Amino acid sequence: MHNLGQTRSSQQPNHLVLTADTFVRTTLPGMKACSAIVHAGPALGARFTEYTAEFEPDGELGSTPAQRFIFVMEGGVNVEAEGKRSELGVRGYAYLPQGMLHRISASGKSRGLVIEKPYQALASVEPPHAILSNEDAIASHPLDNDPSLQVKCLLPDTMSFDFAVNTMVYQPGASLSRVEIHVMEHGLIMLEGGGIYRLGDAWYPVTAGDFIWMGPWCPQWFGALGKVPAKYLIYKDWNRHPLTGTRP
Ligand code: UGY
Ligand code: MN
Repeated sequence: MHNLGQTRSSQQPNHLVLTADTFVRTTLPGMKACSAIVHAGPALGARFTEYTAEFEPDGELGSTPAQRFIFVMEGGVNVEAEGKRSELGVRGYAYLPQGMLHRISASGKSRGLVIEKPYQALASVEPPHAILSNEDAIASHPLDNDPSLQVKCLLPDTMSFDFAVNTMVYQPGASLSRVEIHVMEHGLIMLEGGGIYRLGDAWYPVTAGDFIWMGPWCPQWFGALGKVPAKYLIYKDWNRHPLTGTRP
């Protein structure tokens, strides 16, 4: 049946819910056999950009003026940087510091989640190094001592890094222990399962494939529903003084 103009997607001043039925594809400069679904960027009020890159066989990304993080959601990608070539399978990820020449390509049909952010350098702190890894290699820890909510930090928690990317897995019925309100903004992609996300003063049913942007101080809470765990990948700005960094 025709959707008669209905969607779960919703754009609000301090948050955005994007569901797959509203995704629009575009090609970013330098992309070859690849398209982008841009989920968030400065035009929205975000200080980073996040997009899903859909690679056709032999597809590749263009360059970026910023730091780049990619998480493989389907298929596999090749990362060439610093004279080395690495293959990343599903759940593999790469962090490339700002200014590092690199090439990201895919030999077969693949999907990756890309996050790019201008780097905020700190005097007397070494800039970050490149990272190539897989989520499976990272140990998880419970959030707020709740074993039914497990977090994996994909990037080192050192002052060199000005953002964090974590995965969070909620057993059915698990939830955040409180409504969070914080200075950091988030970009979130639901990878598995679903539940209810509170954003501001609204509650949204969310499921795998949905994207959420939460602006600074956006009230947020999540509870997992259903019979399978809910899992998401979440970006946040991190480790910098609130007076630094520019609003878009
Ligand atoms: O790291 C976080 O701020 C995380 N707990 N937020 C969230 O899941 N909405
Ligand atoms: Mn949060």
